[in-house]
Amino acid sequence: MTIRVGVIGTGMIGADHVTRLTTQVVGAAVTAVFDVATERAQQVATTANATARPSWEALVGADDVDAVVIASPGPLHPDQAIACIGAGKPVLCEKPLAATSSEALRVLAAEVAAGRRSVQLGFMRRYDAGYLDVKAAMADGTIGEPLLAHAIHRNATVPDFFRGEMSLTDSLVHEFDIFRWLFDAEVAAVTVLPVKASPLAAEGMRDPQVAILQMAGGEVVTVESFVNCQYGYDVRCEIVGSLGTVSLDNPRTTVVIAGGRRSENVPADWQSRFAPAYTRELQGWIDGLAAGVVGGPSTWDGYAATAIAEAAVTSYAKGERVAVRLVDKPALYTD
Ligand code: NAD
Ligand code: ISE
Repeated sequence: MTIRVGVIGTGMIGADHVTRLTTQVVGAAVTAVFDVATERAQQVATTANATARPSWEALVGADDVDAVVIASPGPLHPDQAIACIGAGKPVLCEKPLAATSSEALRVLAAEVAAGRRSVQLGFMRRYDAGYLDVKAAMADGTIGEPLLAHAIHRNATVPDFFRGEMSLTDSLVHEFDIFRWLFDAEVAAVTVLPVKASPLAAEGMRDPQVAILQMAGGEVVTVESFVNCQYGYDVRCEIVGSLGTVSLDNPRTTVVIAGGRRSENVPADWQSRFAPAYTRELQGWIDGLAAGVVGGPSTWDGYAATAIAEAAVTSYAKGERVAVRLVDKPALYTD
């Protein structure tokens, strides 16, 4: 059985998803793409033997599209995801689910009204071998009772349009999701601390930043965001438990020892660091669809992460601790 996929948005990650679905994922074929940048859409369509469609609405409604990947800019995700739910088509929606929690709730309401899960969020870290090992060590008692965590999330550089708030809504949203998942708990409050700005930060941009998450169970997570660190892409964390710690490092690469130095490459970007996780995420999604199941990070997870990002943006603006308030969790997401 081949799942026929339509991809909305053929920018950086949309084009990567098309390539993976076409060349690596078993049981999928990309039949349709749409992007407002029509030339790029056409180029990407050609590589996959697919066709570019005149609008995302036409793609969602097409008879030769069984499932949809949404890889357009975040604010467009709610309308596009709701259209997929309405058409009865499963969707892998890139993060963030929405730009605001109220927009995220629109998707949640549509899915709950439909009575079944259609949406999987693109929180691919949950498919990364390193994070899976960390979760296992937290669950099996190896480090005792997990108490706190320290995380860093550094990008070498970001595009000019990237503003301070986007460090929270676009980058740290992954951290918000992964620590909810690792601790199996919601975030109760967030505080964003001002840090001395890097001289290389864009004008008016507060970079780096530190966010402190207080989990509902009392655990505390400190997260550094540094989107102009210059030297590479660096995502690490350490969980501290009552008996020991577990750390996620960059994947090991070849070590060179020469001239009195020992050196190792740092990943250049998220594309290379998380390549295997993206493939596992897509293969898991397609395998689930072939079995009639939508699993993985849910609309609830997308909503919760967006609500934390929203609280973080408020904390960033006001310089104070902000509580994260969520609506009651619908039964659809309680398993
Ligand atoms: P991008 O700017 O490279 O691509 C976005 C594409 O969407 C562009 O080609 C743009 O022309 C297109 N677009 C704009 N309006 C559109 C519309 N109305 N309908 C369809 N397409 C439209 O950005 P990107 O880095 O590929 O990010 C896309 C999404 O994926 C964002 O939500 C981003 O946060 C997310 N993302 C996730 C990861 C991850 O690790 N999971 C990594 C990168 C990006
Ligand atoms: C990017 O959009 C991603 O989603 C990456 O996974 C993340 O690490 C990076 O910081 C974002 O800008």
